[in-house]
Amino acid sequence: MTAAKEPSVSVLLDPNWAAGSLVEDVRRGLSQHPRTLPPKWLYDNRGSELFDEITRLPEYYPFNAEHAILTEHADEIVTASGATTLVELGSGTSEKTRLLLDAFVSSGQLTRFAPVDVSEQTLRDAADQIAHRYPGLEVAAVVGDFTLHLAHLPKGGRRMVAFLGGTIGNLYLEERRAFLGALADLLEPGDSLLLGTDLVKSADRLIAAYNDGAGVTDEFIRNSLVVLNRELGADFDPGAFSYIPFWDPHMERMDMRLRSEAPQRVTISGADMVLDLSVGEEIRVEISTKFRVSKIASELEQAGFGVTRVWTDPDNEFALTLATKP
Ligand code: SAH
Ligand code: AVI
Repeated sequence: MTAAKEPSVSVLLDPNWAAGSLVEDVRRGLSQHPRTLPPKWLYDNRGSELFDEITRLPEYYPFNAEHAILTEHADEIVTASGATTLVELGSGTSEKTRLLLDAFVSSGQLTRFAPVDVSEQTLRDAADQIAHRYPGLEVAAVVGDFTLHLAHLPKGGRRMVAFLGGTIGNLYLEERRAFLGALADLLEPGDSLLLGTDLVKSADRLIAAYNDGAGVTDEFIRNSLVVLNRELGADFDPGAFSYIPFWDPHMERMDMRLRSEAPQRVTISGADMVLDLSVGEEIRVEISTKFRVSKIASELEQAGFGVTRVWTDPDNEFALTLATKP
């Protein structure tokens, strides 16, 4: 038996990253209307644990739908990609990715796996587990931000970049354009992107997925205020807000907000900000855009990718698109 190699971990986020970049995000986002926070700040250790719990909720169908596609089609995806390196952006626990890794290992073509995430402890734990499960595979984890650090991704060999879970839907249109364009620019001809996207469906099904009966999603979204209190010395009272998830049919996205239940003054000392929130005022913490297959293809093509193949689950809830750099 081959002995497992320890994973390497490169840390691209500087130790003050949270404080520095969070200050800018908070100043910009909380001065807008609606007031907005970028969703990457949801994933401190507690946030990553809560997301993991969300994936096991009966209402949260995207995880199971994408899992079903990978169970059925991982072999075809692996063959179509021809990849020798798998890069995974926003990898979290890489749980579903194991279906791809199993198929890659059976094909004998993969030599390297590079998971990338801002959530350092979750990434380190996942990299350790994967290195032990797949001895012989080089695991090169990167603690980094996929909106900032794409240029530092591992080079060489044929690469497939997996961006699963529908996380691209958490970016605004302009951010998606910038992200997909930057990714297409740095990939080599023949490299590919495997993109997971949640599809437009009935508002009832969507709202249930983001308003679960156990209140886990509420706690996940509310945890953003706990992060601001800890990282920036803010004095948000998370209990003074209610969680408001709604479907925006015009933008075709879920919109997850926290609504102030009383007039309140919040001081964010680390950002030199004082917020006077009136009753009913909302902070948008996350969006989750849902796609139609035609929209995915046009965004990918505009960025410079060619769509190779699209797979959906039997209920047409979720799509996985393999797009190639020509
Ligand atoms: N891919 C997994 C996890 C999705 S949750 C799945 O499909 O289940 C979203 C993940 O993206 C989290 O682990 C979060 O820490 C990470 N993430 C969010 N914004 C990020 C960013 N800007 N750069 C890198 N990782 C990010
Ligand atoms: C990570 N991302 C795709 C999840 C989503 O469905 O938009 C995050 C999430 N937010 C609330 N529930 C899950």
